Amino acid sequence: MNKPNIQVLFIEDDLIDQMAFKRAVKEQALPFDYRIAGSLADARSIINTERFDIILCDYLLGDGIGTELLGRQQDAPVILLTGSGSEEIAVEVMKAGAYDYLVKDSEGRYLKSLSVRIETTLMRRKKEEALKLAEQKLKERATELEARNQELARLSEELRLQSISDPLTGLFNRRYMEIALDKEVRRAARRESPLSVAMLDIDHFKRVNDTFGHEAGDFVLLELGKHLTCSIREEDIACRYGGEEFCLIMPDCPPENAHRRLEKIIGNFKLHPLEYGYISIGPVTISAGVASYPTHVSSPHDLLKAADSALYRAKSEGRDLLVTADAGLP
Ligand code: GH3
Ligand code: MG
Ligand code: MG
Ligand code: MG
Repeated sequence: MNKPNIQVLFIEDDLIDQMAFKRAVKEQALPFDYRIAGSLADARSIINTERFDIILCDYLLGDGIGTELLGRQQDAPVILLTGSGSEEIAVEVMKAGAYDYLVKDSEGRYLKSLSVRIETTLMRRKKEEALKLAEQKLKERATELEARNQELARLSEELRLQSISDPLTGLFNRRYMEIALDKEVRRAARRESPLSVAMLDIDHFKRVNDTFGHEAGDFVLLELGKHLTCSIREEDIACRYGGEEFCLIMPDCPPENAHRRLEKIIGNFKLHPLEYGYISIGPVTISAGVASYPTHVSSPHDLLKAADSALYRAKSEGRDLLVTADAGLP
């Protein structure tokens, strides 16, 4: 397939230079389709309606100078034709954004290099466009990657939260509780600050399930979860230990405070109207055991065991009861 002709706009106010250009195209059989404009105004109106591969523009024209055309209206590369010997102008036009310049001479020798200069300019333009396209694609890819990274970060945070929380109540799960308790225990030992732990267990929960159904049971667990979340301080950690058992970790909390707070939590839940749709579940009681470091255990590692033993006693002593651990008894 033949290469299409190069579309050239030649802007020149000098009729002799125009003739010389036409002659050069003919004699050198240059593969040009050209248009000639005699002024900048002419050139502008032609550019508005026609597309060119390249513009050759005289520097000094009747209605202005060639550099006025640069960077505006058109996006074809421009080669400026300067008067002979005016190297300063050549520098100026290159700085202004011309792709190249040709110094005119009265014998028209500059026209001999026209073909090669145009080829070079078009090649450079092609490379620049390819580079621009590659940069654009790179930018798009970077934006895409950024979006994907954000989505990954969101998913990974979602997964992290899922892995440490109980799906029914939204409280922390036992896995997280073990890690958190270990951390709090170390902190309490290091700072010699009091740390209290409470184990809570719903009384006769099996009856709730048996009487009202498993879904009503789930509802009670959910309500207790909400109740615990609302009742604790910011630094406390509420977890669903498993089934109908819950655990509270209370840093910087001495036994008197822990006891008072648990009493309130359990007492308020008993008063909580548990209405599941049309079903009135009625009061649900909780038994709890609470233990504090350093009052009840010499090592904070024994806290959970001590709270669990206290809970066991609360159960065996009739339920709906809060029992504080005995000093020295795990
Ligand atoms: P106690 O006063 O001695 O604690 O008696 P209880 O009935 O509460 O204790 P038990 O250990 O006999 O029964 C616990 C029940 O909790 C049995 C089990 O089906 C129920 N349960 C455990 N997990 C869930 C749950 O996620 N949803 C529901 N609805 N029930 C659960
Ligand atoms: Mg001129
Ligand atoms: Mg239980
Ligand atoms: Mg129970």
